[in-house]
Amino acid sequence: MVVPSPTPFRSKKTRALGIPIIDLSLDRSELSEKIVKASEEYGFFKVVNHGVSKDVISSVEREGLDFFSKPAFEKQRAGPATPFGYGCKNIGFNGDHGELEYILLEANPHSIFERSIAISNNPKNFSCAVNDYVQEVRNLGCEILDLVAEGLGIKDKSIFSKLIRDVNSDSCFRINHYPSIDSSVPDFFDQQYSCNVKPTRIGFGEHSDPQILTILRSNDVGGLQICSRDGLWIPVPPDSNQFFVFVGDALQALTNGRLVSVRHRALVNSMKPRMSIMYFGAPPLNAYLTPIPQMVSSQNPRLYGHFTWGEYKNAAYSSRLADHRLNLFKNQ
Ligand code: GA4
Repeated sequence: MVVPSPTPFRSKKTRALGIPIIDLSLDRSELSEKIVKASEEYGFFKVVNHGVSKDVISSVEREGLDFFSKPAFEKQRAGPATPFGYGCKNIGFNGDHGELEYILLEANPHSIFERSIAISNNPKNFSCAVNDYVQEVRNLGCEILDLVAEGLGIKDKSIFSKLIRDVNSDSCFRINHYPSIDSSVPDFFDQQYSCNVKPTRIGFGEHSDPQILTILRSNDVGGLQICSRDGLWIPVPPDSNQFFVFVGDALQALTNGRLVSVRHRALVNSMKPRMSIMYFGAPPLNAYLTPIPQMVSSQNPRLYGHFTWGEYKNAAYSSRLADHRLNLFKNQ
């Protein structure tokens, strides 16, 4: 898919801006305040001093690279992604496409092992790498959610984290691979800058994540952009040593709209392939996304109806990628 603007940074509707950075080594009360502020203003932040081991990250990265370097017919043995498995260009079930290939898995050890048989010649290595990664990144997610609860002044600090720690949590794991633009794709002449440029391509189109939170790590290739509250695209400088956290729709619903899910997209880099690894923390299917009582008052009446994560997920899979799904659940 080609978008009209020649390059992301030249488009009128983008701007470079500081992304909130959360240093997990800071004092807890300062930290919880900063996390809440970033989640209210951007629904997005970068986490440094996260404590996830380098070995765990590099093992899963190696497994991803090994898989995507295989010939197409071998990768297809792990697919199609309906929704779990290997996907190439198709996103969801309603006609969305992107310039990427991916592996999407349920984030529990049993499913990871079952799927790894079709993904890797050494399923044990693959599943160990992914399980270790999921475990460490889930712990990071729980730590962040506990800080969110503290920052919101909620007594039960595990109110959100217990949803993704639950044995029946519906969390998932994804590796996206965005190949660089094929050199056979012709450059075009940019009038404004009088030079030849590669067309901008959408790797993964604009959307918000339906879950509670997403934790992303990528290689050092740019492409991720988040949408600011005033509708401008902010390019996120890549950082392979750190993690990026996205507030998802479920956390927006649980906090009665106080924290906002962030719309984001990924563009394809014209020179280098990008690989990103995501953990999507979700509640069990039967958990209600009812706003927590502390977020509801006469000044802040309930924004959304009574629905479960399972119902929301079904609505998400019946929608197009760019749809504003949470609006379907708004109170009149
Ligand atoms: C976005 C977040 C996760 O990647 C995902 C995606 C899912 C898919 O790729 O199959 C969805 C998309 C995501 C949102 C709306 C629906 C479902 C594609 C799509 C059109 C795995 C998820 O849970 O929701």
